[in-house]
Order: sequence, then structure tokens, then C-alpha cells
Amino acid sequence: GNHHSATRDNDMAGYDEEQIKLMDEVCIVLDDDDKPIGSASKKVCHLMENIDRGLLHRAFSVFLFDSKDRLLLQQRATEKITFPDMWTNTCCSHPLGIPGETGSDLTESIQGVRRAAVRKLYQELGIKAEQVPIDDFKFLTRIHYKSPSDGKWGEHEIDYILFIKADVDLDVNPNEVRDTCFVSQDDLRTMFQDKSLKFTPWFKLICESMLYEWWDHLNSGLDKYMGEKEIRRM
Ligand code: DMA
Ligand code: MN
Repeated sequence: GNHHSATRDNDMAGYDEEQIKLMDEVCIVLDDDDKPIGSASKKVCHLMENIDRGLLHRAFSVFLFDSKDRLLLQQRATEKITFPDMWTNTCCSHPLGIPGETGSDLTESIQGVRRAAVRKLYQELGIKAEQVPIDDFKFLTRIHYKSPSDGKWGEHEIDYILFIKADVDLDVNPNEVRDTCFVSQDDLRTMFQDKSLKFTPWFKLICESMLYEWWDHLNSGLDKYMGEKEIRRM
């Protein structure tokens, strides 16, 4: 029949079973202005052959800071199909095409990505919902970017940037996350000097543009950066 599932695709051979199943998640397909125009599987959205034809989807990137203003980083698991083993911000994923995570105006879509963020902080890092209250996620801006992963796979997203300050307990899912660490601004600058470490392209873009300026204003003055309506094209 036509019951299409990434689980049974030949071109998924050799990848991790759990990660293959997650390729059946339903992502929100967008036009260039972040308006939902349909949906497609995570697999379809991340194949370069579709990205090269313009397929774009919605995503989010969480930056979680502890009470000492250190940023929580993760190293992606070797099992990840896209960007394995790379260091990146706290948590990234996609709001799904389900009630509560979709939204067409900015207010609704921010609520959607916040809910998705709570869901994935638990699934990847074991952070309990009560430690990351939904209203504590601060929406900064949206970044539209495209990056190949390995030729076959890549990203083409409008990425919602969310900051949250919270002290959390971690219970890491090893199928998602290989390692974690908390870093100061100096620690992160030092990590970037280390040629043996690989970083995801979106994390590099954010570090090279606004991250340190936002980080400087974590405890006062962040308001003027929050809720940006314009989509930053990178
Ligand atoms: C996708 O992240 C989102 C961005 C911003 C790159 P991901 O590959 O970690 O998604 P998932 O955890 O759902 O596999
Ligand atoms: Mn994506």
C-alpha cells in the first residue's frame, strides 16, 4: 500500500532504529514569511533534494542558562541522522503539526514552539516540565537559514530562538545526547578555539551574530531584544 513510513525505507538502512522512527514526525511546512502552508515528515523536510527545491520548515532553538548565567550545551549523539557528534545549544527540534504546537500568527506560533521546547527538553535531557515553566521561555527572534549536513541530509528552517533561565536536573537520553556541559562566555570562546570540537552550523551562526550580546543582557535589558517581528535571514 501507500502507507509511507521512514521505518520501512531502504534509504534509511544503517541508521539507528529510534532515530529512524522519529523521522516519521510531522513537521510544519512554511512559506518564506513563516506562514504554515502544509506539513511533511521530518524525513522529507531534511532531505537535501527537497531543500534544494525550497522546502522550508519550522524549528526552535533553546538556550538554557543556570543561575550563574552559564549556558547548557549538548553534544549530539552519534545516533543522530543529521549533525551527529556536534556540540550545540541546549536543545533544538521542531514544533509538530499537532494541535497546540502549530500556529499561524506569531503569538500562537510562539506558544507552539514553547510547548514543543518543554516536550523535547524532557525527551532529550530529562528536564521535568515543572523546572521549565512555559511562560519563562523568552522569545527573541526568528532565524531563516539553510545548511547541508552530509550531502544527503540538511536543514532549511525558520528557527525560533528561546532563552530560559532555570536551574535544572538532567537525566540525559543517550540516544539523543552524547555529552553536556555548562559554559561561561569565556569557556565557550575557548571551546571554539579547539579544532577537535565540531559545532552545528546554526549554533555557529547564532554565536557569530547575537548570542554574546543577548547573553550580556540576560538579567537586565533583554526586553529590548525580545519579540522581534522581523525574520533574520542568514
Ligand atoms: C532541529 O534540531 C532544529 C534545529 C534548530 C536545527 P534536531 O536535529 O536536534 O531535531 P530533533 O532533536 O527533533 O532530531
Ligand atoms: Mn529541522
